[in-house]
Amino acid sequence: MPEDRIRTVLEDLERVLLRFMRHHGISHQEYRRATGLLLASIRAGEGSLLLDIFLEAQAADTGNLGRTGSPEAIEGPFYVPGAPQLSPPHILPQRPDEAGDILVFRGRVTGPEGEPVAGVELDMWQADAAGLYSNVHPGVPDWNLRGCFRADAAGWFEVRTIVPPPYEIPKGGPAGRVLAAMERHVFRPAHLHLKLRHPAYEALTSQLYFRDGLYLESDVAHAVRPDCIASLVRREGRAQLLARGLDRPFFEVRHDFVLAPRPPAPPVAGGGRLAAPPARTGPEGRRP
Ligand code: MBD
Ligand code: FE
Repeated sequence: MPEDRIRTVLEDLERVLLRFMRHHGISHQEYRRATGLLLASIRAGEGSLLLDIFLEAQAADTGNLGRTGSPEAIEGPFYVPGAPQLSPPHILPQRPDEAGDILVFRGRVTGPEGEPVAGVELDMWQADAAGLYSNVHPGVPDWNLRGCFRADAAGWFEVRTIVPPPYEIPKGGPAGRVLAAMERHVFRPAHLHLKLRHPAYEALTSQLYFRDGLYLESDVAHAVRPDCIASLVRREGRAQLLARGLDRPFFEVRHDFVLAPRPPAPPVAGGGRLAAPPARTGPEGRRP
């Protein structure tokens, strides 16, 4: 972010907040209470949760203006880099007795002309049947229901996991108390998170929701967009179970992604060495 933009937005943020405080006649006591709540949410590990449910969808929408390919979704507070690398057949790490219905998620990743994005990496994370995320909430094995896997040469991917439930924001924590004060419910619709990466394409942070699911219309994070909803189909035919080596009915969801090509790298000056960055000058025209 260029420094003059940082300064411009910080000054405007200050202006907007001061105007808001005057408008509502925020008292000294109210100010201490509000800032205390923000600090308490950070101490409780809910800082990102609190900010993301109120603000992240707007940032994602703005980022999607003029974007080609699949829209970005909010990342949310629970992404952790470094999930285990899976090899085929892809099954997200899970407990031997992982609760929840089996879900087979498959689809294809292409570029804007329909060309396959061969070997694109998918980095996926989700809640377990109790609505808990591993590496975040206590009592879940590390990396449970988190994993990285690759599509094949034609851009096709398939992964086995469980159908997540709606996500409930903890009622007792600072974020839950803010929502209670606003008389809002504390749910996000059931969803899968994923990031797609390929050297020749722009990375994509996405989310997948299930058609007819609860809270699609009233997501506490206001983040559901129609392009990110897919239908769960129940499969129970013997042939379907046999083909996947499963002994109980499962759900299948199909969703495709379109990635935007990365703009070509700017030409490198100086015979392959990096060009020197433009001199940064301070207010008096000297280097700071
Ligand atoms: C989640 O699981 C989530 O995805 C978001 C955006 C906010 C809270 C919990
Ligand atoms: Fe989530």
